[in-house]
Amino acid sequence: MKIGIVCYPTFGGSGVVATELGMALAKKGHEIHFITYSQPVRLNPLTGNIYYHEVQVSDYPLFDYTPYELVLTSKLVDVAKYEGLDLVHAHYAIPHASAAYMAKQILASEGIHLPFITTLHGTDITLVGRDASFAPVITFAINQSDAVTAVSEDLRKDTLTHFKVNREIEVIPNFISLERYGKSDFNALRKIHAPNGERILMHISNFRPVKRVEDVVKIFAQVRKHMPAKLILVGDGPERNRIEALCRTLGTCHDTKFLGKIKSTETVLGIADLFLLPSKTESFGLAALEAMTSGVPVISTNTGGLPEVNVDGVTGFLSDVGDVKSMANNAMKILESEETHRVFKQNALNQAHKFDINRILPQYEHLYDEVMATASV
Ligand code: GMT
Repeated sequence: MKIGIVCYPTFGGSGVVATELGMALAKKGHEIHFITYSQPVRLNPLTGNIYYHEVQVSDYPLFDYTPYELVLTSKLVDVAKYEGLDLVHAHYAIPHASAAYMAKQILASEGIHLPFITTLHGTDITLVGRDASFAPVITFAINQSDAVTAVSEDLRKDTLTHFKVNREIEVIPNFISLERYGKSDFNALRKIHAPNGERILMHISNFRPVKRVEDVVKIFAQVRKHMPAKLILVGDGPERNRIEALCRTLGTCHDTKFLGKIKSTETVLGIADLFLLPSKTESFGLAALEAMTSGVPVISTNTGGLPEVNVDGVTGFLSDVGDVKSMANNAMKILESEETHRVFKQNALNQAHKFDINRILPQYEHLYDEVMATASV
């Protein structure tokens, strides 16, 4: 099949999922065309069957705001026509689903049928999408998609609650390529970051307010009062300065390291003893799944789709948003005994296997087949 993938090419989970999906499909023999404004961070362009089409946005002096959606639409039409795409898979509704809809209409006027699938990832529904300035377009694009998927049951329900959706939404959870994990020996790296055998707590995110990174720092400050520990923060974003200031106030700077953005998180997760994800909302929590795949238990909130990934009392613990005390206590419960830590680590790994890409990929392929079959009727 020839599939066009539209996604955000950045470090965000939706772009990562879209890229990993495209690369796995390419490996299975599908021809995959990424249509984005820059090379997706996780994309290996040398992979066979992978093509990259850059959406070039020019700045006209007339425009205060460059109409990216129109440029993307034109690019989609161009790629669909000249590469002979069978379908488009739009990851993240805004503005990808509506651009795909418009491209579909333009192509239809030329007698070409291009179905499109929309995958909802979270903030397109839970935060941005609900804004009155986007909601009518999102609702329309969802209803006009040839198929719609959500990355968790919670996101599916949330979408149906907040938008007037008159169609089915299928849940296809996010996934993990297990083959990328368990390849390195992390002992040397661990020694660098925790030279005296300290426990390592880790957080990975884009440091947006929704991630509540300040709670990560507060949890760590509590844990460190009870045991020698280090905090490693991976990623970067708007909250970074505030977080550094909080570390200074709490006196935890000497035991905290900011690593910045890292392309392949499996290269660092292996040194962690515990992963912290105290988000305000999280439709799935791909970072938590990546941690679990490295055998790292997760302390998270119980919001959104997180309970579908992190099993309370088994792979880690879940607490209410903002309940720093509970999250710190739960962290200590896991870390205080070697035996308890070992059991949680093993459980986390076992749970991660349920999201093996080899189990999830066929669900997408099946959906593509269904959409194509309906399209050709
Ligand atoms: O979490 C973010 O800030 C990035 C965002 C995105 O759109 O890339 O992540 C969303 O999609 C991920 C992949 O499906 C999910 O794992 C994240 O939970 C979801 N983020 C939120 O719901 C806040």
